[in-house]
Amino acid sequence: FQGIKEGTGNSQYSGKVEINTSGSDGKYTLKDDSRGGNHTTNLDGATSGEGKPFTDEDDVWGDGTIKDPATAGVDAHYGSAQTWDYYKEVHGREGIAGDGKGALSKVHYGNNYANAFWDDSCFCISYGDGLENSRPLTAVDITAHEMSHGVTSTTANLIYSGESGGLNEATSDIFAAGVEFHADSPEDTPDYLVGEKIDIRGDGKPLRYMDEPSKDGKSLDYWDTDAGNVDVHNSSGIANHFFFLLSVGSGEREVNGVQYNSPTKDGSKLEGIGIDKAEKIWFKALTEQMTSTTDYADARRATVTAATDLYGADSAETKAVEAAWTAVNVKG
Ligand code: ASN
Ligand code: ZN
Repeated sequence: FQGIKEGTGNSQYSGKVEINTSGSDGKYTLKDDSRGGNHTTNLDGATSGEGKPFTDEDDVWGDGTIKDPATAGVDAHYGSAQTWDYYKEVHGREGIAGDGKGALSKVHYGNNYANAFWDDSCFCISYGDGLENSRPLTAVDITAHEMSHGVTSTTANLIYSGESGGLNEATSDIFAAGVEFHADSPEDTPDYLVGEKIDIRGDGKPLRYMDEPSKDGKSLDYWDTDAGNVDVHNSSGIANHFFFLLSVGSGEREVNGVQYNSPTKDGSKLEGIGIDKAEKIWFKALTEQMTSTTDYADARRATVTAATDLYGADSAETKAVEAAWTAVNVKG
């Protein structure tokens, strides 16, 4: 009998997790037929190909450390399941492309490779093993970031350069936060940081900060005329900051025990409307209003339209959207 099996995984970043697998006693694989056939394979250092299937005899996977190659498989498989559930349960979207089809996740890409990437052509994601081959880039927020590039590709298709590129990157960071909050794992505290688990530089700091993006030394807190000329992972800061201000508000804030301090360009003091509403506004704007050439001024209009559709033109939510954009110097 080949049905959906309930396996157990010992992950590196999310503790002990339930994962759906396939197969039967003696030979299980990391394939999840409850989520479009999402499957996870082992590149074992290769940089191309489909990877080899992970197999397991007792459906208990990984040891929670890098010593067992299956551990990164557990994190990737779990993260892709969390991403699937987020899009389905929060946004009513079936899979990354909205067509019910699962994706391929490939772990152990290359050697000391401190990145992960989505590829539309194979509908797959590849993960390096990170710092000293010991911090795979398989934390839930990284998975959600990369897979959300596939959502953007199949919706607004924001061009990956200039201001639209910053909005493309920010969309991945915004939904990475959305997935992390939705997963709500005690082992991976939901936060507005990106990549806080993977220690990519070996200094214990996250890759990006949504409350004050410039804390990474490079990202923009506010729009300026140069926004289209900086790396897309830095111009994303403007929209990440907008999203934090809209969700949480300005100034000193604490969420789940994490401290934030979010400034505003115009000195305004903002109260957030909560991530549940903010992410719905962003998703509706992305999927119904934005196009490949949307820039920051367009993104303001797109989200105001989305908020108006969802909550009304005179609603507190729509006013909060306008105020948060103004606070990051994207004026109406
Ligand atoms: N990990 C990077 C990202 O998703 C890969 C890239 O530069 N596109 O942004
Ligand atoms: Zn990205």
